[in-house]
Amino acid sequence: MNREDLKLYLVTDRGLLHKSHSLEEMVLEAVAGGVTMVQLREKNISTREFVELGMRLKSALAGTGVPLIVNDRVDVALAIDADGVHIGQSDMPYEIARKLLGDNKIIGLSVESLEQLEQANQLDVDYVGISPVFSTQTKTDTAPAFGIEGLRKAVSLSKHPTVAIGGINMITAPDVLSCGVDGIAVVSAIVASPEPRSAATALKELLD
Ligand code: TZP
Ligand code: MG
Repeated sequence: MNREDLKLYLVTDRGLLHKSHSLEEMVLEAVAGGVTMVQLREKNISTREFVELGMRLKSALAGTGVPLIVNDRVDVALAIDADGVHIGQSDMPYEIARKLLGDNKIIGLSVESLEQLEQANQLDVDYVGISPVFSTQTKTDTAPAFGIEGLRKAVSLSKHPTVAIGGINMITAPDVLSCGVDGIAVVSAIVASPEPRSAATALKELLD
């Protein structure tokens, strides 16, 4: 993984999709607009459906050069030969995920406090997701938000590439970027947009 792959990181949520798009259409539009990495995030789906959806998304992304990451589920990432997995603090322990996936897959880890960030410094993760920067309607069962100054501190302490997530949109992104993150991860700012391509383009312009 290149650090640049983290720049504009799209995390999916089918529940927020605008009615005019399927998941694959939304993702491809967002990639056309400049998304650099995609995470398939599903919370209420059978394993069978997760694998089938993952395979469809992987085919859709083939040839784009944009990595596909699976949220939470190492088994699904292996089943579809995804580019990697994103795990949280209560998912598969990092060391076991690494053994199962091998050295060539991307593993991202969410950190929800400075203490967890320092623990992540001891692991060989490919990136950390600093979560959440702001409280957000998209995920309400989060730890307390870092806020901009908390994010700045976390970025300065991290030995790994960093992605910020939670409440990031065209209004909040400039402050987030001023903290020196490698990338921003967004759900609603792109997924819920009637025009995911232009939503991605606008965020990409801020990043560049
Ligand atoms: N993890 C922490 S906050 C969040 C996730 C998946 C949701 C972010 O959604 P949005 O719509 O970009 O605020
Ligand atoms: Mg998780």
